[in-house]
Amino acid sequence: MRIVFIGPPGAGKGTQAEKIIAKYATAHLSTGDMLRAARDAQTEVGVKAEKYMSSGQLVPDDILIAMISERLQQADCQAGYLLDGFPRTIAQAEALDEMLEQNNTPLDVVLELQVPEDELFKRLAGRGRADDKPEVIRERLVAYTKQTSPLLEYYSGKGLLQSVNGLGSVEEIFAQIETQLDCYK
Ligand code: B4P
Repeated sequence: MRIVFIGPPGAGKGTQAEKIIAKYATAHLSTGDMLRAARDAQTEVGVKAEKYMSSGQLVPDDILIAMISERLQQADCQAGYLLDGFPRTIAQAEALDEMLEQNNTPLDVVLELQVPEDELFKRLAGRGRADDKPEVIRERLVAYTKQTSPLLEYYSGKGLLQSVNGLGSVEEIFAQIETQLDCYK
């Protein structure tokens, strides 16, 4: 299965992604995790990405597109994957479409996790990561609304979008995700 996972910062994508990969045995491609690993290792990409991440902005498209293009060619992605946090802009989505068309490997489904803003603030404040300060959270939500939410219409137009209510217990939310994903097995 080839899945894209979309949701605002703190919606619980990382939390649900762990459960999805455990049940559906698919590769987990989290661009947030990849960028944090690059930042911690102080690679050229990591150093560049850090200044965007720490201020709540999206890292430039060319960096992310190159990172995912390379990752998708690895052996563990051949049987399917969960793209967690990518694409986050229309330019990234179009680049992904091109990569997938070239290999004749279309997406099966785009899952959206829906959570209201006041709940996102509560969750992120509780997590306490370096980019979870209130002023940075606000920036990340603005970036989501402006740059990422247009993807919902983009994928809905392609008949790929399935939305899941991200409020409730982790298990309740995962049960809804299973209902959706079991249709594509
Ligand atoms: P990400 O790592 O993708 O981070 P996220 O959206 O903040 O987190 P997520 O939705 O996974 O939430 P989580 O499960 O942790 O991105 C970080 C940064 O990287 C971006 O801001 C950007 O700068 C950069 N970046 C990444 N991809 C990019 C791209 N494609 N293009 C450009 N830039 C990119 O959950 C959050 C909290 O909620 C946790 O504390 C969790 O315990 C809690 N929680 C989860 N489920 C819950 C539930 N059901 N009830 C209550 N709490 C819950």
